[in-house]
Amino acid sequence: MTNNQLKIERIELHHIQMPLAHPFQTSFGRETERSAILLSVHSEGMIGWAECGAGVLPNYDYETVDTAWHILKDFLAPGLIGHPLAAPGDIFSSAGYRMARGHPMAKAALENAVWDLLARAQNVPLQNLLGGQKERVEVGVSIGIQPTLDKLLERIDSFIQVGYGRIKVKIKPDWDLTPLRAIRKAHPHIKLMADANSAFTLNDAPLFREMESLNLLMIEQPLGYDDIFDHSRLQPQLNTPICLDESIHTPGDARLALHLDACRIINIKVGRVGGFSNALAIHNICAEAGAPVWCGGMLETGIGRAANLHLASLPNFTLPGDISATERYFHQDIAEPSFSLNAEDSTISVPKGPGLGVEVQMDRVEKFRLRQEIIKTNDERRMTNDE
Ligand code: OSB
Ligand code: MG
Repeated sequence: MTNNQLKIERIELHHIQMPLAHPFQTSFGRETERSAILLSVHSEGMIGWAECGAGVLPNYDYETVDTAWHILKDFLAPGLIGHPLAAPGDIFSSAGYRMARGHPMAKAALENAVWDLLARAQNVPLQNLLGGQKERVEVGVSIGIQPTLDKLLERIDSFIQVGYGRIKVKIKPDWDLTPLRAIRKAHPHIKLMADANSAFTLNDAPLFREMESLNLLMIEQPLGYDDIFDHSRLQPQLNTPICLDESIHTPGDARLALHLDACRIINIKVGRVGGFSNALAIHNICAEAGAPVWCGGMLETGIGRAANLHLASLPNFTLPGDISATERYFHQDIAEPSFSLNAEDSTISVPKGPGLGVEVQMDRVEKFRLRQEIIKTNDERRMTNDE
């Protein structure tokens, strides 16, 4: 390294598709596979990795594998080739970032790969660069909508038996109070929460008031995916905290939501908020406001899961994250080592090696890969359009 500055020489995009060990159903759809972009940045023989959160359909937010592929391949990645990087924030002055609006998941993938690269270059775990200190992160499991109530209770039992101390279930209209009451009856003391993924409206306020007696840890994203105002009308009617997921993309969104009492907890997903820099800013805003955060998940492979563990090791991640053991998602993952649950305290250990602390297995990437792109040249003129 010259002057502690790195220049990215090459960026690789890998579109992979991996079968999920169990189908995952939410109020917005059913997934049997995790389709994702894995991204690597290359400099001086070192490699940094990240996973893009976007899936195939624009049903969680507007980004998809194809939109992220386009934004990364045509704008963000070519704009970073040769751009000097001493700290992760230097990425924001590269040509693609200066120009492109929106597309937080595409941006997060490139930024987070740079964080991994810089941590590896300094030979420290990523959590050191992020400011995280915990060695273990408290986790729970997110359970999709099941075909029957019996199946749901069975599945919950199986997770409690292996040591998960927090259960999140997906709800939607007509799959709401009945399953929650049944779970609470079977498990009077388990940490239990519900995630609606935007499936209700403010007219359903009486339904959420009925949930008050169930002692839920929180209700996640009950109303519109882009709403803050209606949530600010719902939260004051409830003692149960509302947690916002889909509605929060920026530090400004977090400030607004807390200011309006639209939520009392925020789920931080590093992709949804555009990368580690924004995730840290939102973490700090919430800490100052006295609002806890936790780390959400997008059924990530081992690359994204490792990133989530490093992030969740920061101090204001005081609630259990949606970061479960590898076997809950995949029969075979693409990075080693895989993650297992510490059953005695429902935690997962933060990897200790340099950077993300996991090694990507290229033979498995190739096995699951649908397409690949290699970017080596800077295309700044096209992006600034000022010939
Ligand atoms: O809303 O938290 C969500 C998965 C895909 C899209 C949205 C969500 C989820 C999850 C899964 O709940 C959490 C996990 O990765 O275990
Ligand atoms: Mg959610």
